[in-house]
Amino acid sequence: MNFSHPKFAVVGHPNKGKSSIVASLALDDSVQISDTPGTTLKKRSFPLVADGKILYELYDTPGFQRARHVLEWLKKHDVSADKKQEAVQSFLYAHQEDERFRDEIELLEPIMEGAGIIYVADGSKPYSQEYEAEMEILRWTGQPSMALINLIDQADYVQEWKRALEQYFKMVRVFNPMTATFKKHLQLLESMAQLKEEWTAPMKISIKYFEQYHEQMLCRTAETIAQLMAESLAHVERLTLKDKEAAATEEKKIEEMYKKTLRDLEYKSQKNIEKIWHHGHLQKEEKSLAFENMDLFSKQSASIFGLTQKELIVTGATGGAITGAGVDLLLAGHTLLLGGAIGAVIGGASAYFGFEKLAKINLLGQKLGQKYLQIGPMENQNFPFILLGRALYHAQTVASVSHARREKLKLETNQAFKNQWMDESKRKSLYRYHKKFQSEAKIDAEDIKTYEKMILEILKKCINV
Ligand SMILES: Nc1nc2c(ncn2[C@@H]2O[C@H](COP(=O)(O)OP(=O)(O)OP(=O)(O)O)[C@@H](O)[C@H]2O)c(=O)[nH]1
Ligand SMILES: [Mg+2]
Repeated sequence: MNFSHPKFAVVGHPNKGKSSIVASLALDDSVQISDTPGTTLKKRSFPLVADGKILYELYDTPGFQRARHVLEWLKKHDVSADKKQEAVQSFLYAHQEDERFRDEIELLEPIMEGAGIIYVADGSKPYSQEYEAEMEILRWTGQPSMALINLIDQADYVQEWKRALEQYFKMVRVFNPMTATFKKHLQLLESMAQLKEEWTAPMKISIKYFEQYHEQMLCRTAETIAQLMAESLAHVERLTLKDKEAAATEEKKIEEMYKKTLRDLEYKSQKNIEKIWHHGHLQKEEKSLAFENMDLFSKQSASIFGLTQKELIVTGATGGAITGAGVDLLLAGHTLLLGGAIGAVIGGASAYFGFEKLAKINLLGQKLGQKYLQIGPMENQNFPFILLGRALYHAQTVASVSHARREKLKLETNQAFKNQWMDESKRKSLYRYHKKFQSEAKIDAEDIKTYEKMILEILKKCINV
């Protein structure tokens, strides 16, 4: 359906988070944001484009600099209410070349061309009368308007701001661009739809598209993670040998190559997910958002995202190394009572749980001239859970990070995350698919689809929507 998308100008005092609100609502991390007042010098439009459609467009604008002077000029015209809009227009014509009012002209132009007004105030600073000239000018434009209270710091003057803003604006909402969830974003769009009757229908269409787009982002994330899992678990690495026998250095080399390929696949997948969620600046950073100091094959990573021995046994991921009484005893925590024989099995199993062994290295091509070493597919049963846990954690973070954040982001990982989404039955079903991906046979596309659906379900749970 073709429709003319709604436009809004985000305006206010300098340094109150106007650009941050634009970045968060347009999902655009290229908006210039800084703590220096006067960062935004020119108006600039940021459309939210989803699937090639513009859902709405936001104008970032410089803050008011000489609001009192502008208001004085307007008041000199002393016109009736129906002429106030014309007076603002006259102000713009009369001051096109006037450097003193450059910022006011930049911010008033999109409004006079029909954009709705979003006035931004910082609710962590006390209200004062100095803002009244700004709000009065906006009233003169006659355009539909709402106010957003953003809390930049800890202090809370929301109530006094509300009382003042309600004198000037039909709608006043609290909105924090740094922490707003998808739900909050949608609620704000719903309010924006109520600003003017003619805008309600097109805004509702935008909201519907936006919801669909969000669902699509989740699906594409699930697809990316499922592909990473299938590809990594099935991966086979080869190294052609110089001599008949493989030297120890060559065995080490192929193992390193194999690990590097898996690390690269994870990195590529993370970058794709960052792109899905419109996080281009994370793309540009050389290192990935996540796990800078926690290698995929590290003990730390295994202890945060991997399964415990007990969980592996209950899931069935021990490859049959421990059965019957051994399992019962281990689960009951009676390890001290174990006799020698069972103790040996458990001992063997622990080595298997350990993270040293990932996959077998085979010497191949004996009969043909060329000899090579081959490693893979992945045999370790814990690795898939580690890889998946990291992918989900990264996706959860990327999906919830505000587009207004400009500092370098770090991931704070914790065990609690794993427990949020994984219970015994989920572990078991995931395990079944991991086994399939780990077998050398060609992976069935249907299996990947089913696995993808499971991932989507988990994502919806762990991404705060
Ligand atoms: N903690 C916190 N900081 C915020 C929030 N909103 C804005 N900031 C910070 O406040 C500063 C100003 O934000 P901007 O979005 O650049 O403000 P602006 O109103 O566009 O500023 P000018 O373009 O200079 O008029 C930046 O350092 C932001 O990171 C918020 O909700 N929480
Ligand atoms: Mg700005």
